[in-house]
Amino acid sequence: MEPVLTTDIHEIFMSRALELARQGRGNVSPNPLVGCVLVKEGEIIGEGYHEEFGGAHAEVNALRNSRQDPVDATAYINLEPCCFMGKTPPCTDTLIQNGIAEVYIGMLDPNPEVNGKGVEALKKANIIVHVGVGEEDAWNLNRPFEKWITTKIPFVTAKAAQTPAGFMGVDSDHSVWLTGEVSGRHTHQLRAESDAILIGRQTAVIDDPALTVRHVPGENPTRVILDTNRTLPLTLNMFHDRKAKNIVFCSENRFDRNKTHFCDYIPVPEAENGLSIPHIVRKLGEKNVTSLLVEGGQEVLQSFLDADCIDRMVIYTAANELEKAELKNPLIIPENWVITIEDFLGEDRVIIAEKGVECLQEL
Ligand code: AOF
Ligand code: ZN
Repeated sequence: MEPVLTTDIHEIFMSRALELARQGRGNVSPNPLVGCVLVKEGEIIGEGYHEEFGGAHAEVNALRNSRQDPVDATAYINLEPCCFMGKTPPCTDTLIQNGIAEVYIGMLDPNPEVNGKGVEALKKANIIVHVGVGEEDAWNLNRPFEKWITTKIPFVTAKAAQTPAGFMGVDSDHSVWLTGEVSGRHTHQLRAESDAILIGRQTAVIDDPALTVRHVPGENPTRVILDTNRTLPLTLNMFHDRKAKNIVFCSENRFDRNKTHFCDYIPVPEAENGLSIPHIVRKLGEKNVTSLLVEGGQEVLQSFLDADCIDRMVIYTAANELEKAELKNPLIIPENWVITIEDFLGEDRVIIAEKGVECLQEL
């Protein structure tokens, strides 16, 4: 006999809440992605998600969209409801006032203003609360928010494409395209999931890239370029296309902060090999960047590695070797990192690894 697959009904409603949450992508940062489903007698009576930064929270939108009286309903929310007055009133109060009887939560809100206090407030009002349904997915969805809200530093993903022997290209003066279309879409998805995308001066000059999201739906991240001496040609595409904000980091030894019509210059201290990466990530965190994608080139990747400022590596490996390749990919997954994905993308392979994902949270 075939084994019967039973999927927990609570997991199903929570995965719907997560699906709704994702619809806020590109519009809510630095807030988390949150979705909410209201259920009565096994039927969904209302759905909502946090649609834009500063706007109504998921719970409020689900209640507004409810087709039935929400009294005695069960709410499924991927993040613990907030219990403080931010840009919007506490969701715990709203759930209590609307007579919600039971709440399933994906994960506690890592925001120190909430972190368990939302659950307490609900319990105090005699609402039955369950924490940890679909927790792994909930956690993965809001990893950048978790890092940023607790450290004010963005979650950093470093990305590189290499040949089977580990080369990124011939040399640093030429750009070579190694990977195929499927990997290209994968990278664009990474871009769509990032608040900002960062490259070095050399990559900017040689590739003159757009750094926009084109092969998947999504919003364009802020483009960040490292240009110690401010020698980038102003004829670059990204300075004129008006498709996204541009930030250029330069040396504070020579420049004061200033804003031009095509970019915002931010001076930071110099380090041994270029600009100080820890200062750069801190400045980006101050600008509400919760997730940063570092797209290269080799020197920039190396300086992020040296500064221990990478949380996740995404490495694409093409099927074919490159003749006369000399430019080594500096990204090598450290032994104690956790490989979260290993897959084929068309002819290419992708490996994604994260630092310290083993300990999530105490429930
Ligand atoms: C929720 N539901 O949909 C979201 C929550 O300034 P505010 O009022 O928008 O509050 C932002 C904080 O609220 C944010 O840092 C996070 O702790 C929480 N986000 N909470 O109950 C939501 N987006
Ligand atoms: Zn809220």
